[in-house]
Amino acid sequence: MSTSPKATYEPLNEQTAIQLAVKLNVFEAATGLSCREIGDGNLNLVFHITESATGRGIIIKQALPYVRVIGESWPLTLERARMESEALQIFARYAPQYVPVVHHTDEQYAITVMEDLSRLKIVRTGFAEGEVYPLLSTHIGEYLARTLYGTSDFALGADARRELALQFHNPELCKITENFVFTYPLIDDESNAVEPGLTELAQELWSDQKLLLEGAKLKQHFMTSAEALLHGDLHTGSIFASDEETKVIDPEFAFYGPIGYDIGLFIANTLLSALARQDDTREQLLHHVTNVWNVFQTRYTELWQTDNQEHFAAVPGYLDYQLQHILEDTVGYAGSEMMRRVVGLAHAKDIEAIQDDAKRLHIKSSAARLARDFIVNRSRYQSAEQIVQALQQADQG
Ligand code: SR1
Ligand code: MG
Repeated sequence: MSTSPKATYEPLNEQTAIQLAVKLNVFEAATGLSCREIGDGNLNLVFHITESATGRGIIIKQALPYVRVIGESWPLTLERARMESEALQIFARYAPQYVPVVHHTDEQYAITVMEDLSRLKIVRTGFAEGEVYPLLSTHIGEYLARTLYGTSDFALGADARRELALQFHNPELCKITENFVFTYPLIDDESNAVEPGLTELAQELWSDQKLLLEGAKLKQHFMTSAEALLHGDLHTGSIFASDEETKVIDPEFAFYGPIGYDIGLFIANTLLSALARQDDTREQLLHHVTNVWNVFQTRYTELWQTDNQEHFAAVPGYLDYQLQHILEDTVGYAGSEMMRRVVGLAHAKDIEAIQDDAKRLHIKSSAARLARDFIVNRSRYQSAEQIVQALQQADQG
């Protein structure tokens, strides 16, 4: 095994991952190391290596040359490992407390060696187990404002922004989003996973011309609007948290796109967890929806007013116009994401875990109807509080 530029790619296993860690001098001794493959996402391998004497650990994430959940019949670029490690390092410039430290990367091997986050839990899993993570939306709102504003034209100036956008030309991963988030959930595609009790609703959605038109506009905006360097897949499975700490991982879908996409994904997945939650802690999840937007808006405004290269930045109404347009995108993309989690390929685990059929179907159809409203009526939303009100109405209906 080698991590020199001439190395030939090979997928790691628990033994070779340890050998690699030793070779990279991550640990002082080669003895007492243990390794577990812990990846539970759709695409990659993730190895957690720990040293028994000290309890120290690291993560080695490796891209496979295909989609893990499908197999070798669906090849996928190894380039995504570079996207991920470079994005992590750029986001660390703007919001270091909210991203893991990258210790080492190797393009040939398609690996990123990073900080061990095993003291934290994936938020999607924690939400399903009843956690609320009181600081989550404050941290994510800060992370979003700092990374998205920091990589925008307004902060960088057009030349530097264009230069950075070239580095994050990420066509294969963008195509996955274009297909699996925007196109397939709105058509009768074979990749969709619609449970039998929802077939009628799905047919209704697929023939809803207003929905198709607005869904198409959101997709085109996603493909052409290079506003900032996005995480690109900021669902709650891409966030580790505890009651005190939050870390955003997995930016392999990073590219220059519309700011509202990242915010919308966080909101959509939090709303889905809130719908799945039946006890009185649901309110605390709904608070994350309003709070993430309000924190984002406050910090974005402050950054706009203190560090802006745009000649017209101080023109009255320009910032308000930007914020309203980001909110409209946020609502629309929250709708696209919720729709795909109900009728598309990749579902929300906490909703799928509900055993009571009637309850699960009620939640899914509320989510799909809410998603339709977000997509079609996104320009009517003036505040994040209205998003929460819409959920409460959809859940009662
Ligand atoms: C076929 S891959 C489907 C999803 O997995 C990734 O985590 C992204 O969310 C992608 O849309
Ligand atoms: Mg991922």
